[in-house]
Parts: sequence; structure tokens; C-alpha cells
Amino acid sequence: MTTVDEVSRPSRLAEPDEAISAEELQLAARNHGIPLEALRYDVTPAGLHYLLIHYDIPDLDPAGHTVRVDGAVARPLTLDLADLRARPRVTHRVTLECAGNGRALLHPRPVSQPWLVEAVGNAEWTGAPLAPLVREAGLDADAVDVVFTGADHGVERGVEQDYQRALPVADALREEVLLAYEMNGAPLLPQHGAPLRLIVPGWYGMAHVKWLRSISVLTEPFTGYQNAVAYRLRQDAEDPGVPVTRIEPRALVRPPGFPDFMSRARVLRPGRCTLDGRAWSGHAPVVAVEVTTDGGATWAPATLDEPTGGEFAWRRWRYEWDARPGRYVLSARATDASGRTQPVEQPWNRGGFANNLVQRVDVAVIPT
Ligand SMILES: Nc1nc2c(c(=O)[nH]1)N[C@H]1C(S)=C(S)[C@@H](COP(=O)(O)O)O[C@H]1N2
Ligand SMILES: [Mo]
Repeated sequence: MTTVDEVSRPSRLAEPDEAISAEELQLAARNHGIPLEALRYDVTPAGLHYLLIHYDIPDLDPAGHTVRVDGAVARPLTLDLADLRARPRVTHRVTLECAGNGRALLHPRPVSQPWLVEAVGNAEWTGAPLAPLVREAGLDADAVDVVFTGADHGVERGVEQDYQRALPVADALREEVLLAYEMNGAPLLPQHGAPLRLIVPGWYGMAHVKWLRSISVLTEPFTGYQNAVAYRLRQDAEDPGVPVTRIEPRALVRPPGFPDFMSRARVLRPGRCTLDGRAWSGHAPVVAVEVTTDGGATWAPATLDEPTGGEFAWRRWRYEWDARPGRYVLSARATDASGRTQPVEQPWNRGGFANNLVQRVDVAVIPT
């Protein structure tokens, strides 16, 4: 008999010298990253925001779409978009980053969506806060997890499923968690979860369930695939691991000068140059960014702009550099108020999650 196992790939690590395959390229072409020059925008234009879609973008009619609130609640609710839009409206500027960002730079490389450093964006999300809705439904005292289900369906490592992710009740009830129907002031685009998605500020992307159709309260821990099998930090296949949750600190450099088409190495003219970029953390505010222009031999402090978007949005940093002719490797390193900082050695795990190893930008300073 034919089974889904025949079409579904197991998780695996690439061989030491194995190149990116056509299957990984197929994923990379669907799930694009932010062009790094777009780090110039404080609010990422919707079309430049990164994308990650496990299965297909579902075909949903906003007019007929509803979301159910059920499970361990006293009064189950069914809400349509008009009901949600009639509720108090809140906007948060939120840095969203895929938990797999940095995966393709790991050695050995976990075979999956091959992100380098570009799986990030900083958009404005508008919607109805989740907590008052769940309280209206009458949350049971013994509630443990809240499961969010999307309208998309697929197979992953042999497991057929709707995309589902659960949050512990305390995290789901945080006031910043939104049922978002707008991105940057316009209705959600199909690829970003239209007509409705969850936004969990501070958490890696997998928690922000798109095409949301159901919210269900459980009195037992959720054991679904995306929580129990995927999105865990494991050292090997047998390791039960720990869940991937909040975003580790990271700074990115907006690549200076102009690029070589193929290598994307930067060409820069000699002289004073203001390097800049963005820094964020889902744990605590970023308190410092340091820059190296010599591949990590020495680090110097960058200046941080005033925060522009609240506690869940990235912050711009700047660094004055006197660029002399030669070849350089530039990096920036963020530290947050919890004391977390970016490693200079890869933080390896089998799924390739939360790799916030510092970025390396090759620059050639060449006189005209
Ligand atoms: N229903 C559903 N929600 C989803 C996903 C998905 O495949 N299906 N992908 C998740 C992952 S892994 C990420 S990183 C973010 C990406 O959100 P974006 O595409 O709007 O940037 O959506 C999350 N929400
Ligand atoms: Mo992701």
C-alpha cells in the first residue's frame, strides 16, 4: 500500500561536503528572506518581510471566515472578522524571526529550509487582544495549554496534520498577544495569514499561527507535532530536548557599499562610512551592540538609536568606520538586558534552531 512515508522525508543532517539540494532550493524559493538592504526601513514593507509557509497558502474567504474558541471553556465562541474588528483594536510593532534563521550556516547542516541570516522582519500588526476573548469564554481553572490551529494542511516527516501550535496558558494570556487582521495598516496578505493570524510578540515565528481557524483550551499538555516533535532544541535524535520559545538576541549589519552579483561581497570606497543595522531580542530589551571590522579580533561599541516601536520591535544601531583600502569581515553583536549575548561559536542543535551566531559581511574597500 502507498503511504505518506513514501513522499515524506525524515529529518537528517547533511554530509560534511553535501551541497544544498534542489529540494532545499525549492523551499528557499517559496520562503524568501528580507533583502538585507531593507534593514533601512524601520517598519518592513509587507512585500519585503520574510515568509515561512510549511504547506500551501490555504484558499480562505474572509467574508465567511470564523474562528472558534472552545475546549475547556464555559461558553464556546464563534467569531467572524466583523466581530473581531468591532472589539478594541491594538497595534504592536513586532520583530518576527524564524526559529530556523541561521540554520544553513551550521556544521553539520540540518536539512530543512536553508536560511542564512535573513529570516526576519519588523511589521506593525493590528488586531484584537486574545486574553479578554478567552476570559469572556470562561477559561477553566485547570487549563494548561491553548492550541491554535491554522487552515493549512500537509505532511511532515510522515505525520499528516493541520498546522497547530500550543502556548502555555500564562503565555497565551499575556496582554501583548493579538489576533491580528492587519499588517502595516492593510488587511493581511494571503502569504502572511489572511484573514487572521496569531501574533505572540517576543516569540520565534512558529508560534504566530497564520490562517487561524480555532483556539482550543486544553487541561493536558498539547502533544501535537509542532510542539512535541518539531521546534525542540535537541543534541541528537533520542534527546527529548527543550521547546523553542523566545527569540535570542541578534544584530544584523545593513551591508554597506554595493554588491558583487554572484558572491554578494561588498565593494566600498575608502573614507568615513556610517555602518548601521538593527538589533533585537525576544527576552529583554537590547542594551548594547558591538561591532568588529577585523573578523572578531577586536570589538567596539556601536550607538543605539532611541527605540521607535516599543519593546517588541528592533532598534537601529550605528557605528562610524574609517574605511581604509583592504579586505574586511564586519560583524555586529547584540546583548540584551537579561545578559544574553550572541555567540562567536555556533550554538548547534539537531533542528538548527535559534542559531544567533554573529553574521559575517565580506567587504573590499577599493579606491575608484
Ligand atoms: N498556519 C501556519 N502558521 C504559521 C506557519 C505555517 O506554516 N502555517 N509558519 C510559521 C513559521 S515557522 C513562521 S517563521 C511564521 C512566518 O510568518 P510570516 O510568513 O508572516 O513571516 O509563521 C508561522 N505561522
Ligand atoms: Mo519559522
